[in-house]
Amino acid sequence: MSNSQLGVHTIAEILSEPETWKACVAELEETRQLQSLSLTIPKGAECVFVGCGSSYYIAMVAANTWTILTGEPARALPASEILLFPQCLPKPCQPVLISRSGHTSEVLEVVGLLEDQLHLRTIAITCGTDTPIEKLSTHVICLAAADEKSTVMTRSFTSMLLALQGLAAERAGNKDFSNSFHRLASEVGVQLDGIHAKIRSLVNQHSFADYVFLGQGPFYGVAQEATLKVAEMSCSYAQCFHTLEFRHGPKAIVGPETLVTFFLSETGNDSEVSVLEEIKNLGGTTLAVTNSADSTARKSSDCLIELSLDVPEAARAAAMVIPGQLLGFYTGVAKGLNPDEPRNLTRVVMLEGEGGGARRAAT
Ligand code: F1P
Repeated sequence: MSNSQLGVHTIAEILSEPETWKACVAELEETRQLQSLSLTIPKGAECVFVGCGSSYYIAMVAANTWTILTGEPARALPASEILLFPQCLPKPCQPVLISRSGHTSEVLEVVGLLEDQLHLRTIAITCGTDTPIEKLSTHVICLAAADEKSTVMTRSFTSMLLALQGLAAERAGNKDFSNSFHRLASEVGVQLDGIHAKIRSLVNQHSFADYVFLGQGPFYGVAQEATLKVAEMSCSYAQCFHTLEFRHGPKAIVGPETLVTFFLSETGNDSEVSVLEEIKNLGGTTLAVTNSADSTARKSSDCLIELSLDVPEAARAAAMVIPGQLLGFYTGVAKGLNPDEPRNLTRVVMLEGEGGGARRAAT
């Protein structure tokens, strides 16, 4: 298979993200589903966003956004934590289940536990149609336009994230945030070719031994997702930390063959850029993804993606994921791998047998 035939579904889905966002936002506005859903969430309940893999990282960004916009507590949990340690659930809580396929066994078991044993009304978001999660949850947001052929999640990740950020904005009565999604989609649509070319060139000019992704606030979940994309699509060793945490030991691995990617926030820019400068001075190769780069960030980045988006800070998260998706894609292709068929992975993790706890994955 020639390189041009590798990952045809995955790259098409990545490059379709701005248009997919427009379609999903338009449908959510037309149905007014987020407005009505936001009214079903009990006052004082802590939102618990739940998922597996990429969907757990959506949960991280969504929980952080929820608290930023509403001032109410929220947290992200992998489905397995609720299955194995159900006492970790806060009370009262509003569960929000995230699953692109709507078939993931751990998520379905959690819905059953919450609805049938704890008598909690759940909200689910999926890209599948006519799925088990739709039958089990009380409320369902279905973003069929964001579904994918590929195994790895890309446009489904960013589209479900925007929908959940939109739910938080409705809860907060923050119309400016919701309205910013239109500008986000059009501005990213204009910039996508440039981002695409920069990341492809970065990969083609280097051969990295390992990868580190750093982020704070809503961009920590973005860093986690970029880490997973590089691991899934290129079978490379990748780690993720809160940016300032990297100083506390993990920076020992830094060298020219390590690519350290910084997803820079606006709120913590100065502190995060000082880490970027430090890592550059240690000899690391650096990629910085930011909305607006100061002079220190410019001189400390081997590759700089500057988005200049006219949207609130947390709304930039979906756009900031894309360089990480492209990095994983082109690193995999450079290694002769096919991102459409990632090694060892299936599109959905379906577990054999019944009952809780960890069980063998179906082959
Ligand atoms: C989530 C997931 C993905 C992973 C792989 C297997 O499934 O774990 O995060 O990349 O595709 O499925 P879902 O519950 O969101 O369908």
